[in-house]
Amino acid sequence: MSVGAAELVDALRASGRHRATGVPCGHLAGPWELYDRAGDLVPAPDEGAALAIAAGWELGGTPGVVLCQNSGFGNLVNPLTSLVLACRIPVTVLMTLRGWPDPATDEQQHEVMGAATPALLRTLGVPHAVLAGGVAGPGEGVDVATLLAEADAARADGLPFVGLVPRGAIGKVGAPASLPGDGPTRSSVVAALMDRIGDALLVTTTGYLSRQAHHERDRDRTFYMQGSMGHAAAIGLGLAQAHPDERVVVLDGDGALLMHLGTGAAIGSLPLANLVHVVVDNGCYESTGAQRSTSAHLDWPALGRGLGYRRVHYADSTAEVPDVLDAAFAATGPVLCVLRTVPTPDDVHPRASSGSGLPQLTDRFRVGVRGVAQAAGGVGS
Ligand SMILES: Cc1ncc(C[n+]2csc(CCOP(=O)(O)OP(=O)(O)O)c2C)c(N)n1
Repeated sequence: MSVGAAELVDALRASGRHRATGVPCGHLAGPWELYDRAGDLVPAPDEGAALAIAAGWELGGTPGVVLCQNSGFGNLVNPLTSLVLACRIPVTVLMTLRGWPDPATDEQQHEVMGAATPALLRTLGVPHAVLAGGVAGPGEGVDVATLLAEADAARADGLPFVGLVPRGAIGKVGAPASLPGDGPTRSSVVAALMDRIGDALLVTTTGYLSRQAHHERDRDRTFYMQGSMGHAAAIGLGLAQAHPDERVVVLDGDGALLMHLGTGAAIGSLPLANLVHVVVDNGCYESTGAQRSTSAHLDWPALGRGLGYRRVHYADSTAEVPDVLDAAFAATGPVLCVLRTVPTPDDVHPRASSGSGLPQLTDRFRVGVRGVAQAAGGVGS
């Protein structure tokens, strides 16, 4: 039996946890939405920042809860060990379990972390419990009251607590209200990008953008980065250095870019003439349920210039997209090209890996990279 999102949030509030922060996961969409509707949610750029925000609340005497997915566990290990455990700041985390209990029933990128999550928590000495319901299976896990009692017991000892949330353990609420309706869409801007891609090397970010690029045109010179959220631009940086004579394009999301924004400063510090960094800013984390990101107030041209990109191109209307992409492809990089779109969360396509293993897709990309380098007489073997 799953717990209702409202019942869970009521219990969290009754235990004094009146604020939430984190990075969204579709399996936590209900409580995320309810805290946000009440004005009590801070979308964090990454899970480590979320833990630190909650540590700040805790230090200020107003505890909250971190909502996240175990794919972000790695992001929060540093502040978990060197801040929260070291200083004994008892932060509460609700972390969804992707790739668990049977990795074969989830996406390939979750396999390693799915099996490792409970073991890592044990190794770190972090009290944790699995919430009953969903794929935990009958008789597995504890109910919300027990979970929060364990969290409070950990708090009394100055320890953090992680409630592990299996798929389906928490009920959903309605989708975020009033998605804007007019303007460029993911499908229209990715189609326009793929029309211009030629034989460039392309790295696509986690989530729906990778799926869309695969749907528009599957190619062996596209690296579909399905996990590793926020690192597409870093892979692009590396590829652009490895192949300075080839154009390298990164297709990024606003949430992913903001997760590791510092990579933009690294790109801006380098003479990467061949790098075009395209960001599709839909104002939300569309792939996990279109929860708002924090991009709405950003001045992208100023941000791009400030990071050091040689050129910044920006479009927020359908009419501008072709010219802006043409200009980005004609310029000497590193170029930042931001396309503001309206969310279309119902337009979903299969993952690149739906018919193939991630290692096989990666090998295919390696061969694709070598192919053009060899034809041009470059280093290919
Ligand atoms: C470290 C980490 N945290 C959370 C997730 C879950 N997740 C997968 S896709 C996604 C949203 C990505 O948002 P954005 O980059 O804006 O692209 P969009 O989904 O809007 O196309 C999230 C939060 C993840 N895969 N990895």
